[in-house]
Amino acid sequence: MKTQSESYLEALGATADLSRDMIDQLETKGYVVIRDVIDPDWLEDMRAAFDGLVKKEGDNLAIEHHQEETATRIANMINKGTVWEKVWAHPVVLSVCRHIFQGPFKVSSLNGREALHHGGHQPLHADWKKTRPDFPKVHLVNAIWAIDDLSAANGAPRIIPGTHHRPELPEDILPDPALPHPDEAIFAAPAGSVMIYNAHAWHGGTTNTVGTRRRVLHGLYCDREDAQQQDQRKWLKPETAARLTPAQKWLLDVL
Ligand SMILES: O=C(O)CCC(=O)C(=O)O
Repeated sequence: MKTQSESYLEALGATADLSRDMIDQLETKGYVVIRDVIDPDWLEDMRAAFDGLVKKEGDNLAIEHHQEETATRIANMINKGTVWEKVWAHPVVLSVCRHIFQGPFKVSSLNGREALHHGGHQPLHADWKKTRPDFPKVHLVNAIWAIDDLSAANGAPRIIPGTHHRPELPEDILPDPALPHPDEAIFAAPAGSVMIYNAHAWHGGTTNTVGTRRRVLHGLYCDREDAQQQDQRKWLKPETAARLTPAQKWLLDVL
């Protein structure tokens, strides 16, 4: 007998079998990079929608969550356009989430971020800030969507492979989490790629030294028992609710 979660995930198409190689990478490194998830037309739509929101929201950008001095952020994208629906409910991303969580999960938030010229550097951090008495249970998975080509020069995210296996937070271990780390891997990839990672792994944005466009989306998922980064019930607009399927509502936990 299928569980309710299994039925909804099936309705969302989250049924892709992961290759042996992907499973190995998720286990050893804590992340996978998948290329060509976004086709050129969809990329253009996303770029236009991203820039449209930046223009429209101005100083109010990301007030629902948090602002960052040297990076543009957009929050609550679930309620800011239909073009994002294929992002947070993407079958391949959900299939990878299903593998990493090994249990029921939901959308936590969908945000946008662009490191500005000479800005965007972040200390290494894990997205789950609390202690982990239940280690190695996974509380968070993140998917970073490259809307532009990402490179070490324009501030691509860095991640330290294997740190999802560490119960400690980087700030408790490293003398200075803002410094380069000898093991860091850069998510340098063409626009249209997605990096999906166990968000207990240590990671962070880097500096956009060249000033080329570097828009990304962060699709965050959490264990179904945990609080969402953005309370989707609180922020859900009637027009968003009106177009969602029951399975999408379940994924947002707004049923
Ligand atoms: O956009 C990036 O480079 C990663 C940002 C990140 O890890 C964060 O904002 O928590």
